[in-house]
Amino acid sequence: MKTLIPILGDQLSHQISSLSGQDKSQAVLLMVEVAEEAAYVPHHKAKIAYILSAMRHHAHDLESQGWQVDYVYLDDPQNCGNFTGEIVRAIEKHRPHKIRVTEAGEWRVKAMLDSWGDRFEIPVDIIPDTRFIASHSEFENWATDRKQLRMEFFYREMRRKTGLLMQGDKPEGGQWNYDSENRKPAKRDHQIPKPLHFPPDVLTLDVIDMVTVRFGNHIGRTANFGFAVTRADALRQQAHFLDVALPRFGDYQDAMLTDEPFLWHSILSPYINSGLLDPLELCRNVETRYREGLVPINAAEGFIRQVIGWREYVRGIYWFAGPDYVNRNALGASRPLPDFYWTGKTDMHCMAQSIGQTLDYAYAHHIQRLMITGNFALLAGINPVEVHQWYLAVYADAYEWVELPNTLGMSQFADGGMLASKPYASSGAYINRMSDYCRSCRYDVKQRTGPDACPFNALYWDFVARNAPMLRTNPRMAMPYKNWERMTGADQAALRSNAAKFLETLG
Ligand code: FAD
Ligand code: DLZ
Ligand code: SF4
Repeated sequence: MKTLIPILGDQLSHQISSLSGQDKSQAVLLMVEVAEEAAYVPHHKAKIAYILSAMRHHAHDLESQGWQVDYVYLDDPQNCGNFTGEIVRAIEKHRPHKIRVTEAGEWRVKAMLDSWGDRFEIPVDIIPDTRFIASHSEFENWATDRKQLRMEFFYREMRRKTGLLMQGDKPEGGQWNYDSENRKPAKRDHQIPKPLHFPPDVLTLDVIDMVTVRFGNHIGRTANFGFAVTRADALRQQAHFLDVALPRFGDYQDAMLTDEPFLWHSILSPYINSGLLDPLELCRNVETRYREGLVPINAAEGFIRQVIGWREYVRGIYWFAGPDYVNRNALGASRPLPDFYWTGKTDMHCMAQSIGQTLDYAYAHHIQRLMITGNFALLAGINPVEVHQWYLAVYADAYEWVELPNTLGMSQFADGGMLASKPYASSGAYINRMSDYCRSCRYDVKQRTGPDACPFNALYWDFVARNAPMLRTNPRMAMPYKNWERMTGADQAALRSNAAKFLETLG
């Protein structure tokens, strides 16, 4: 009984559920470099290079462990450029008795996999992806009939389920959440760690050359390519993070500094999401560091919360909300995405920095994504689908299940508060508090109106004013509305006219 086992580009784990219990002598693993996957949004060149190189390395690893792998290269003239077409070819070639595949990570690809059952004469088994802590039904059970979905309560369930940072049924240290200890601004005199740089090997260089030719019109640069493309190297970056950056991760989780793209972040998301690293194993390592007294609780809890809290929660929301989630636009935002998102060319230093490093590394950390590029799009009223497609294209870690709820829900409030209790909107004051960006900016963060005023200031008040019908009654927005209503009519008009003038410049 021969089984065809397709391994998708984000299933690069030896523990992937489709391989579990399979007889190597009876299985053909199919890995396909698919033009459609690279081009359905214009993915950053370094992201495509990362995924294809990691796939090629993983195929070699699987073969060295005795699996038979049918690997279809992007430039194979027979490659028909999409998953389903390649399954058709593989069925003709290998004559399997059945197909076994781990479920897809997004609605678009799920629809393809679901169609195989009707289309092919052999059985198609679609297996749950066991790399997550909560199954779809667990999330659904938790979410159904709740008045409000909030990450914090779901996170506590995940802490209980995994036992991470628990003492019996109580949270370690007496508190579930040390968020208030995750907000220190960073200073330049700190020793700032750098992630490991993995110089591309011959195989990766080949992929980069191919991507440069084939996807030359896509966003981003590959000159700084230094991603790990094997599990062994991803584990090296994991160990490096645990040793060097984790101890201060908690303190500086929200900090930003000019020309410091990485700070104390782990830079592990591309590896976790594509399967090279296991999220639970990583969290257990973080907990061990805490129990050995090597890292403080605000670092260990802060990190574990991101992985078993936010990451699991956004996945749950993605599947729970359904395929139409992408069309939500609660604030009716319709402005096109400004060109500078693709070039980084803007006088707003915070934006130029966050977008510039994105073009260079296919990476920005959470606060840059949320409070700089995301915040700007929210304040300026950019169409959420355009914002979503940008985030999906530009980050090496971006797959729709994780990117969409973060962008559309958390960052753009386009789901009307399904994911987050209030919009993450802020004026320049927040950016000035958490970064040194404003010091090198042509705009003055303290001014609210006039040609030199920081655009985030007038845009913030314009956002508050124009969204009053939707947000005025949100208890977490009470303070901004109180402040807005305390302003004189003339001040309000000046702010709104400044915002309008600035928005006109966006084209
Ligand atoms: P660290 O700061 O070191 O955090 C550790 C790990 O926690 C990350 O590797 C990641 O696995 C997890 N994590 C942290 N925050 C989140 C979150 N909000 N949702 C899910 N996982 C989280 N993350 C992605 O993995 N893919 C995306 O496409 C993505 N798009 C985003 C879009 C927007 C608008 C925003 C605001 C956030 C997005 N995030 C996304 C979440 C977060 O920004 C990245 O996970 C993080 O920046 C990755 O860098 P890191 O590995 O250095 O993270
Ligand atoms: C993102 C991506 C890209 C760029 N290329 C491929 C590819 O050539 N082959 C492949 O199997 N997967 C690729 N991926 C990842 C898929 O888009 C990902 O596996 C699906 O989004 C899962 O639902
Ligand atoms: Fe950004 Fe405004 Fe600060 Fe300039 S002044 S860096 S635009 S927040």
